Amino acid sequence: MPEESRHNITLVTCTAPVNIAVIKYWGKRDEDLILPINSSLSVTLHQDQLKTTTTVASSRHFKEDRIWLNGKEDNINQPRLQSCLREIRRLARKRRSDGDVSTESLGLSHKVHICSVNNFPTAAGLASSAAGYACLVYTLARLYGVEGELSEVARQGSGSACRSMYGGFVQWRMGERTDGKDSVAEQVEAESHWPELRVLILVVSAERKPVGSTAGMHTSVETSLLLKHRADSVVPGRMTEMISAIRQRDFAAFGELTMKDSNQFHATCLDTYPPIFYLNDVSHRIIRMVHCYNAHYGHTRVAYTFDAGPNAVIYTLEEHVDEFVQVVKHFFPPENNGGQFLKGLSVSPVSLSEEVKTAIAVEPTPKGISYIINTKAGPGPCMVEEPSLHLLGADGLPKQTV
Ligand code: 2P0
Repeated sequence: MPEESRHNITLVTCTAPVNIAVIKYWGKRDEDLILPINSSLSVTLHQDQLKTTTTVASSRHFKEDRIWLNGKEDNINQPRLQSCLREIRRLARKRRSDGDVSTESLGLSHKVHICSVNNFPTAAGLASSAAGYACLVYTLARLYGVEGELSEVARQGSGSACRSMYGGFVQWRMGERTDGKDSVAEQVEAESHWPELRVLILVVSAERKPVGSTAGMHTSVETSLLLKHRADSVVPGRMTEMISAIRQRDFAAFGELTMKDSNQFHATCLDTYPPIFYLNDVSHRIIRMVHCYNAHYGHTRVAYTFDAGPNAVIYTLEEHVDEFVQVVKHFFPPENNGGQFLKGLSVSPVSLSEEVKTAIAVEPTPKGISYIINTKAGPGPCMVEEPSLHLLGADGLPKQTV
């Protein structure tokens, strides 16, 4: 339990990861509790490259709950934020009434100040709500000394957030109950299980902001018969196959299923009425490039997946990263030969053979990709012990604003 300092303020700071689904979540059966129509499975990305950091402060002197996101004050009254705050406070109250005295010093009636930042640009179009809500729920739980199943609370912030409560390979079981108690995330394997797996995020330059996931999946549930077929008849079998591919570290099976599931998700978007288009020309060229590359080698070396936007996420093995990055650079020549084109884990320059170049029947697209982040699977949320890293000062206000 954190101690209240001499300033009558208690501060807790934690970090949480982003996750990228290989079996996609798309569609809710209950929009208030955020209960999905199918199970899903994701890889938690390493926080060295992508993370949210959140500080929560509690003090008897605070007049109201407040929140700052990436340096700007935001609306604390958003219903999903309120659900998370209410649920964690309810669990804390329950612990106390069950006789846990360790949390007694912290006033549950005290207001909180929340400050949250991402170490990646929002403009990158990477879903930040998963890491954001996972971090909020984890930090509040540490503040109030709440333990146990927290993915059910994170899910009520944003569906995909429940999967960011664990590291490695994580499934979100859709559950059957109407109260959502069995709609929880569960680790399938830890991040250490498949150390060779790598994740390349190809940030595609986009001119328009796409339809948000929440609104998009609502329209899909209302109008797409393909989505119903997918949820009822396709995903259950794919979950079993995907878990087995991961357990066996079978990249060919993992990669093929990942691509098929991404394609089916985007097919359900096209089957939505009016249709939703998340992929753009660059995304389509990346898809073609990957298939040509795999066909050249006669097996699945790299696999793509796309979420609710044009960015590609590529899964591959460490031994193929250097060459594939060179392929990307060749077909999507970066601006001014790419000073900052590569971020994250290091990549060694290699030269491409003429056979590889000619095998890939894709028109080069200069500046189609803004940059690449090279990362891997990583751990779940963590507490930050170093007090100088709190985002809020002893006065309970952000140390930095933008
Ligand atoms: C996923 N996506 O499984 C899928 C694939 C986008 C495409 O989860 O309404 O932001 O907050 O539950 O979690 C994005 O949906 O939606 C998402 P809400 P969320 O990662």
